[in-house]
Amino acid sequence: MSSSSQKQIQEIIDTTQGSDPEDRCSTPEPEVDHEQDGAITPQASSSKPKKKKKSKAAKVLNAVRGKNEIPQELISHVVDRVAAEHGPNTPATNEENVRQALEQMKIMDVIKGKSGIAGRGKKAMGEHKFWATQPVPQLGASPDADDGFIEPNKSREEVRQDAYPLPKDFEWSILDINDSKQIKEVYDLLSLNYVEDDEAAFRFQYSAEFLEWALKPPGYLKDWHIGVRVSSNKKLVAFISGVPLTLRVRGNVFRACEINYLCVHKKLRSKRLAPVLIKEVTRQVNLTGIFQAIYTAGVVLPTPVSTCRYVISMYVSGGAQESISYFHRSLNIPKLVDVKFTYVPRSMTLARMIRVYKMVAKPQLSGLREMEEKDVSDVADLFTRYMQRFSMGPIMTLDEVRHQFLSGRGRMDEPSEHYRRPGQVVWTYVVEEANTGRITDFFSFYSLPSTIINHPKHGLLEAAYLFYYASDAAFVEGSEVDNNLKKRLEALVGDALIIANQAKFDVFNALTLMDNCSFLESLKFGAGDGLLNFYLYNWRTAPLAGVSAADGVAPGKGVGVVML
Ligand code: MYA
Repeated sequence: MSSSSQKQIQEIIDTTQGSDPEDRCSTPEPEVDHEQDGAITPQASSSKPKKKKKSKAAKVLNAVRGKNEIPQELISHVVDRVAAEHGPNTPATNEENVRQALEQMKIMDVIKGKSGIAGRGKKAMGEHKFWATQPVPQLGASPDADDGFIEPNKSREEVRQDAYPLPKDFEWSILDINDSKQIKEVYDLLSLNYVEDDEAAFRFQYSAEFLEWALKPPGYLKDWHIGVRVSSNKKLVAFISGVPLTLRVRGNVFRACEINYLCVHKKLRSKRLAPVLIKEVTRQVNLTGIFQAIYTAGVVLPTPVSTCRYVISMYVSGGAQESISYFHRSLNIPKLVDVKFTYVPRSMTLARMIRVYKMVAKPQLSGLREMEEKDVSDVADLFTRYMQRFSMGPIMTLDEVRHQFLSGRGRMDEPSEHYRRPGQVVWTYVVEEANTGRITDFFSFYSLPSTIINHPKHGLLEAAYLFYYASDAAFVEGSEVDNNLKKRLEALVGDALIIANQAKFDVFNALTLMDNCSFLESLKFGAGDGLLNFYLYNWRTAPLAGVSAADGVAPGKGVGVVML
């Protein structure tokens, strides 16, 4: 390891607090590449610091942060791009049309980078040195008609038995998530180094309770919670995790692994540590006889399984994206405006905006109550039937349903107020039919706050995220044609918004998956610029419907997996 790398390690050793963007190491370092055979070899160092290249649009957007008008430069940029892609005579090449469209689509929300909490698809679809070696569909390859694995399973003996080598001065560490000290270490690493928006204004802050809930579903394996420590002081500097699930992709059902929380300390970025972590978790998962995985990322890698095109993001990020998009429903307007998560449009005042987004105090559906232990089997049954609507979805046992929807409801023995218990990470409500006691519907959402980086007044953005839901309205013939399902979902998610508002969330987020497209607009969700790509490892299938329809499947309905 070079002396400058050692210096960086030393800096990490000495780092007692945050690693904010200014803190980021920009010194070019020898890259550590992870070769096919697992050896790590130093590469020639690049002469330029590895800075993210800002798109033209991003520069424009940066320049206008803090202003409320749609800038002329942005309008011209959109007009130029539309003209280049669709010819000069389309309506969107008229500047006034563009201005109006941008206003209507609340593009100012988008351009302020407030929603890019999932990260943006920044990386150009160029060479992927690591991903080119992996059993994933390669970019540009024509989709195979038949679903199936890309590489056949291996016997346990055929799987590499030893951990992949790490650069000198680092060591592997299996994290024990039952140990509160070790969860705290993961929490500390993620809360300072995990996903940020492009403007470095917001960063996910998964709570320790959340991580415990997310990393310990039934049948979880300790060996899939993998950390990297600095050998000398044992500081945790990188992490990746897997949890098991049963996944259905179209007609195939298989055991798989859900990969999440891949994180490398900011000061160790761009040294090819991520591929080593991915290979090590793959090895651990393979050792248990599992060879498929699902994961999501803001970046575009080979190759998203969802093929969604999102027009607003396309204009702003300067390229077509294949992804699922984030939508946001504002709850606490004054705070969201204050932290520049949203803005007051020119045609409105703050007071009027508060009125527009105002919510009633109590949920409206009769028979709505919090889910209890006695509901587990009814909820599981409803969930299983409802999830058949989507091309891809998890299959849950009763234990998994209990874990996902009940176990994260916080400390029951402590007093709670405003629909929120201490330590609560997931909220699940059912609708019970008055006469029969039948569970006809349920919905759930989870809490995932973000740190507001460098704000003088507010430190935390309290965000709720729509999780799973189901309604038996879906099983009534004609319910889609006569809009009954849509209305029922509006009522259900409408109540979720009311509860989230009472529970003091600032914003409620949802993705364009499942049946969400049918109610996002009527419930006053606005489009964000956070893009999320869904990926399958070692599984080939034709593209799944995301924002746009695919293969005759309506928008959203290709994807029925909500990743935490
Ligand atoms: S998504 C959340 C990812 N985390 C963050 O965004 C947190 C902030 N960022 C970081 O901590 C680092 O930037 C990370 C990359 C760790 C992301 N997924 O080490 P490098 C490829 C997959 O020099 P760094 C989540 O948790 C990149 O294209 N690959 O880069 C799901 C390049 O490869 P190639 C990614 O910036 C994770 C190589 O890594 C990602 O220092 C699913 C560069 O490595 C990404 N998000 O570190 C993981 N970002 O040259 C896959 C970059 O080929 C699981 N890269 O382009 C696969 C299934 C495994 C199990 C299989 C079982 C059967």
